[in-house]
Amino acid sequence: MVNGAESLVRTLVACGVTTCFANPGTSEMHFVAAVDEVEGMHAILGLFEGAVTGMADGYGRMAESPAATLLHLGPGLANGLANLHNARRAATPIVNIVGNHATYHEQYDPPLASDVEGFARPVSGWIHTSPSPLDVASDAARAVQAALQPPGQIATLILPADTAWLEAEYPAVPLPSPGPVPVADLAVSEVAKALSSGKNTLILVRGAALQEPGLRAAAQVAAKTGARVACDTFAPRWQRGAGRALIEQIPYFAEQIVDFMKGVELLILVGAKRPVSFFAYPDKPSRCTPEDCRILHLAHPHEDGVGALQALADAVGATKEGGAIAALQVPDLPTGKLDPITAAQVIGRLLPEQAIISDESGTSGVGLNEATVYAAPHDRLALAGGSIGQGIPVAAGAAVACPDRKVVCLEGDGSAMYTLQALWTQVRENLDVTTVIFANHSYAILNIELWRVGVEHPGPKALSMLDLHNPSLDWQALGAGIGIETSRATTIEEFADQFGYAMRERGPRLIEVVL
Ligand SMILES: Cc1ncc(C[n+]2csc(CCOP(=O)(O)OP(=O)(O)O)c2C)c(N)n1
Repeated sequence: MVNGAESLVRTLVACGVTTCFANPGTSEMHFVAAVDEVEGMHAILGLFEGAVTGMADGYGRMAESPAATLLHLGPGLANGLANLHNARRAATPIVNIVGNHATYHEQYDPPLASDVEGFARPVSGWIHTSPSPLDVASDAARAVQAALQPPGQIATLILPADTAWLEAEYPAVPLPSPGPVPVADLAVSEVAKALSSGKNTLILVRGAALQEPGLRAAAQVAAKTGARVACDTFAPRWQRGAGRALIEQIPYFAEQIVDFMKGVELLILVGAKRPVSFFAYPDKPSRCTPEDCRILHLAHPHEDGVGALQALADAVGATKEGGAIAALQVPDLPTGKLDPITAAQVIGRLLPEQAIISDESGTSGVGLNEATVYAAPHDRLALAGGSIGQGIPVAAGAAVACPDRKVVCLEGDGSAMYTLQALWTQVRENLDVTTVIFANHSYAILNIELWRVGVEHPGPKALSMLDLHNPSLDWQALGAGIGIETSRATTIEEFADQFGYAMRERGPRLIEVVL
């Protein structure tokens, strides 16, 4: 006979969920113990729940199948919410397991009692609390199926402690996993017809179609019809570099998006939504498409965008060889001062094939697009939900999902301070991640935003809230404290040496770029 905890872990492994990012407490002790009783579950400790949920996001984006989390009651879940928010925006599949008080204990209102479902609701596509150990296995199988619901979502399974320790039944068998739905023929023919009108057209792509096959089909359509192709500012996963179709990216600020969209008469959405400004600003628009722009969905996010683009390519009579594809051409080694532009050129030059970039570089990412567009083929993972503190854990999770690929994490120093606990996990698991910290000692983007929202003469107190001096962050000491190999680059040559070394060797490293 197994207990509920074992029936959970056996079921997860049977369903292909073999990685669990965890930060447990007393109510999860039986689940912790079960990991040794069952073959096949890789349990990975994160020292803060924001790191745990971010790692599950990075894993899911790259593996395209869910990891599990293990979180400690409502407060543990609440600590992990910001990165679950990012994961929800990225449509990442995650089986989010939250322990709770034993069913009979909650009534006494102990200190950790809280509204766990209430915390979980805004980020979860599916929530369930197992009422008894006999349900845990079948609930776990349902949670995996729910997480895989296209395009991917967070399935939160709340497990009262006694459902773990009481006797359970056998593990559940995996449920069929729902694939993306093919789009209707009519959607393809309507879009093909609209394209034939010769209108100024933009095809906006998101989701699985931002990988090579979808991008290639989009590029073929573009070559045949003259349409432009673009992705969002913060695409959850975007395959770029040599051999990949060249597409545009929607810029960040509202007025830039308006410019970008100027003259567009037909907007075709493939797994994407209509572009909006990230924030509202006085006297600037929220929606950034021209008033009279016609909008057509080729594929909704849960539909098969790749198949739809391939069908569209056929429907418009595109040739298989058509489309603008990037040819390998790495930047020259720059000269002059080490700054965000030259640092990006070094990265573009030395990036190995099939690297994964976790990008949370903020304003320091300004040169990244240009420096990597013809670099070695790579995947870029961006801040899908705008909630900073994603980059380091997402990099760690991606490295767990893809142990044979180099992961490069590009971090603003402000963003890095949110979830730097994930560096510790990188060391413990010996993950192949190189983290580059852009140490500008500032919330630089917020200095720009302060001016943009119309504050013309900010006072010293306001400016001090956006400044990271006093005290200055000492990345060498922080890295040493965490046990990660750390170096500091003040010149282009130093950065090229350190980054080049990190690209050739395996294992976790931190490089501080002094700006
Ligand atoms: C969870 C969360 N808290 C606060 C913010 C507001 N915010 C946006 S950018 C930013 C500072 C980023 O600083 P850094 O990573 O150093 O990049 P820089 O702006 O200097 O390029 C802050 C605090 C946010 N986006 N998400």
